[in-house]
Amino acid sequence: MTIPRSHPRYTSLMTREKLVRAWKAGVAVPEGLIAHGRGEAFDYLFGEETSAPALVAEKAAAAFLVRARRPVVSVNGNVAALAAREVVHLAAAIPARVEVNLFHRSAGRVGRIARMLRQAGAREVLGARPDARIPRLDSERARVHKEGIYSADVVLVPLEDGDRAEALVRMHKVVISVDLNPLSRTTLTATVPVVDELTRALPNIEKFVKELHGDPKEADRIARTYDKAGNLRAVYSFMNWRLRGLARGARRRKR
Ligand code: PTJ
Repeated sequence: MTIPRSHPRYTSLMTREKLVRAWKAGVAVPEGLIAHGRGEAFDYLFGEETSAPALVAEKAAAAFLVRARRPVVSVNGNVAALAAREVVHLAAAIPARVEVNLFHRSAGRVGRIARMLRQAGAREVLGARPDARIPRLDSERARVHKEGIYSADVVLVPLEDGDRAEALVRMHKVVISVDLNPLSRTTLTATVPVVDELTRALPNIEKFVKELHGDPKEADRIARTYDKAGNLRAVYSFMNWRLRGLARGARRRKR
């Protein structure tokens, strides 16, 4: 289907098309299309822009990533479909390992996603031969690489499910999530929840990583003073402020 450039929701429709194509190619799963719809609905509430509190969390995420000894970026079907290049650029900037980790795991999907990441420039992609398990996690997401997610100290988990985020936190890892749902279990359990859209969040984190590489003291200060509860409060206040603004506008329109 051709989407006219003049359509007011051109970008959003193109993103949807990208995901549908990824589903047809066996990269994304149908459940991923549902997850995308949920994310998009939340993004409307944020005005489809990075909020100030999200930017604070993105800088904190970058601080933890540059200080990490064994950072890993976890990639699933939606993330590969929407942001393969952004993942590769961010991982190179940190530098971090990249590991494919799927909820709806099949060897074919892991292979296709790894190929996509390599086509986007990744030199090494883990995920095809998991040799360890995340303890107390029953889903396929428990299957990880010993030299990747299993032994990582900081894991970036975009579009994660809450169970694995919880399990990774139990393993005492710093878990950085990217999830537009400010109420999800992932957001509530991650060490650094980034409540922003994936393709905006990853380049922002990359920019901060590059800045903080030159200023390790500032990276230490940010990681030390980051306040998750305060940041989430700011996210909720931002949403409240947006909705109140919309309600005032609606009242004026009605008069
Ligand atoms: O590829 P697989 O098999 O690993 O499966 C991937 C999905 C996404 C289906 C799986 O991880 C899943 O079921 O995730 P959930 O539990 O639906 O959570 C995904 C979260 O990501 C939801 O809270 C959405 O609001 C959020 N989300 C969706 N699209 C975006 C997003 N957040 C940021 N940016 C997006 N583009």
